[in-house]
Amino acid sequence: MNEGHMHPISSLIREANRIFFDMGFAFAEGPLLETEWYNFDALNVPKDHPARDMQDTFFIKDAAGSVLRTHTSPVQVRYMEAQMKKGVMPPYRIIVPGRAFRNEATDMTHEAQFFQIEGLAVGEDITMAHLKGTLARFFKDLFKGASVEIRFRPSFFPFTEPSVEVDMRLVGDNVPLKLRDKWIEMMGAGMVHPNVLRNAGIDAEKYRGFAFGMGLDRLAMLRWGIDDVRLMHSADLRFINQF
Ligand code: 2U9
Repeated sequence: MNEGHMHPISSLIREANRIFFDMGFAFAEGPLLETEWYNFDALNVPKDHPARDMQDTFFIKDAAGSVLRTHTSPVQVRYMEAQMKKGVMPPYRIIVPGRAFRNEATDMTHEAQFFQIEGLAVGEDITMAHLKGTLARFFKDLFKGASVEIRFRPSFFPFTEPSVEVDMRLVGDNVPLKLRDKWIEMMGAGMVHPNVLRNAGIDAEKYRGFAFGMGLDRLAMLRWGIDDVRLMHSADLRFINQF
C-alpha cells in the first residue's frame, strides 16, 4: 500500500500550532488576495516603499486594485478589527501560518511563493521581555534535545518599533554539525508600531503589542538539510515521499 507523506512545511505548521496553542495563542487565517490597504497602508508601509515596487508585489488587474499578499501580516490587522467590531478588547494573542508571494526571479534560495508564520500579542502591559520569552520557549520546544539560546539585534520594519532580528544558537551533542554552536538568523520581530494599532481601531495609548514573522521554507531547509527551495513547491512526490 502507498502511504501518504507529510510535506515538511505542513509538519512545521502543525508543530508550531501545537507549541503556540500551549502558550495560549489562537489560530487565525485570511485571504491570499488582499487590498493594498491591509497589505501595506494599515501596516505603516509608506506609499513609496520599495517593497511595493513591481518587482516585489504581484499586482492584480481587477477593479479593487488587489495584490497577492506579500506577508501574512494583513491577517493580524483584520483580526484586531474583527475583535473590535465584536466588542472584544485585548488581551489576545494569535499565530498566523500561511502562504505569501513575492514577484522575484527564482533560484535555489528564492521562490515567488513561500510560507510564513507570524504572531501577534496585544495587551495593556506587553513588553519585549514577553516577546523574548515566547520565542525562547518556541525554539526550545521546536528543537527538543538541544539547548537553545536566542539573541536580539536591532533592525527596522515599518510595522514595528523598536524592531529586531532574532538569532538562534543550538548547543548539544545531538545537534547536526552544520547547525551546532552557530548563530542563525531565524526571524524578525518587534513591538507593534502605534500607527498599526490605530489603523486597526485600537487605542494605542492604552494597548501595546509584540509581533514576529518567520519564513518557514528556510526553516524547513535548515531542519531537514534541503538545499533547493524550489523543491518545496514542486509537488514532486520523489521529494515529498522522503518525509
Ligand atoms: C501586525 C503588526 C506587526 C510582523 C513581523 C517581521 C518582523 C519579519 C520576515 C521574516 C522572514 C518576513 O518571511 S520573511 O521574509 N518578517 O521580519 N514580521 S515583525 O509584524 C507585524 C505583523 C502584523 C499587525
